[in-house]
Amino acid sequence: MSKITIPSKAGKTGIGAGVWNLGPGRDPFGGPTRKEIPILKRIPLLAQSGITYVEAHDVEIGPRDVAKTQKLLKQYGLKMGMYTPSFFAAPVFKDGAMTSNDSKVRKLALKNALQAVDVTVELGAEVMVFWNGREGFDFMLAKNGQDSIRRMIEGFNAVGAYALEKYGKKAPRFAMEPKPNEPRANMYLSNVGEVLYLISRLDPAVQPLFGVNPETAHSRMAGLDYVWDVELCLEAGKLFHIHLNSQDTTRYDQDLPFGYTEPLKDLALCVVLQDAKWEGILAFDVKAPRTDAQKDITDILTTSAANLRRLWAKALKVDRKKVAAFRTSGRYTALAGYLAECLY
Ligand code: GLT
Ligand code: MN
Repeated sequence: MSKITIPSKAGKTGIGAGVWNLGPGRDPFGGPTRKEIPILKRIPLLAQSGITYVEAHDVEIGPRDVAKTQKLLKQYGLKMGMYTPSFFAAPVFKDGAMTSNDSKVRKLALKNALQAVDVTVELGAEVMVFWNGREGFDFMLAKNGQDSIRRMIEGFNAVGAYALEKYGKKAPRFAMEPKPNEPRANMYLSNVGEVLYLISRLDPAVQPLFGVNPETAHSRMAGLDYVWDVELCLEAGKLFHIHLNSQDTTRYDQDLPFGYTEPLKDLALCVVLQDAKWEGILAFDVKAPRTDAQKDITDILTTSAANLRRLWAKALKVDRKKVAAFRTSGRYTALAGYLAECLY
């Protein structure tokens, strides 16, 4: 399949997806339902699904895999869209990385982060993500919250300083990805506002390097509106990356196909991104469900991409003058009707 592109999009028009999107179907209640596809073998599968930008964790593609990965990317006409250190999988990070109470763990987190900066640059990704994974707490007073935020400030300052010193203008940009809960009962950097606050506390010299990677389902899990979350990032000039998927209300993290549960909201999101002329990568963070068979493992990507293309095209046709008129006259119910008309 050739690359799927998003018509009339400013900047990058190809789509991104993570190698972890094509997992073997494990969940907290049961093991794999499909055979595990080795990470590097997932790269051709992403290409076959029309993806342009690959995303991966350091535990999936490590420093030793760089040469092999570069070769595969070239062979399949792909680019690295995003790279991210896993601060959540290894037992050592069971209680967080930058916010662990153990200074040895915090040091290891920083070491891994700096190594990930190098790999990000080597693989040619422009963005490195920090997902808040296990940064948080399950028990009262298990951590000192004020220390935790100071530790994150210290840690991210050090990452930014390293990148600036080593790479100058070629330094990657860092996007923090908020999530309110799961795997922790309470996660630090639980929402976009908290991430923007943390960035405001960083050393002014590194602040321009830091932004947000909002994920539609994570906002939804927090009971928040993801269109507003994205608008907030845009207004702050901090929408560095985006993870698209969908989610049934506020329950466990589902990573459902983009465009599935709330298509009208997704249409509005496309309108917002179009009007902002946002240039970044539209990336999926979806999960092939454990009920899907091995041969259908990429359905999650092709379905998300088809939905995105459809919604994007419909959003291009939304008459901005009509929207403005509905706003001026305060006819919000009629506006809702108009959007539905555009969608259905
Ligand atoms: C994990 C998480 C995602 C993050 C990934 C990057 S890992 O799958 O659920 O939201 O984007 O660390
Ligand atoms: Mn994500």
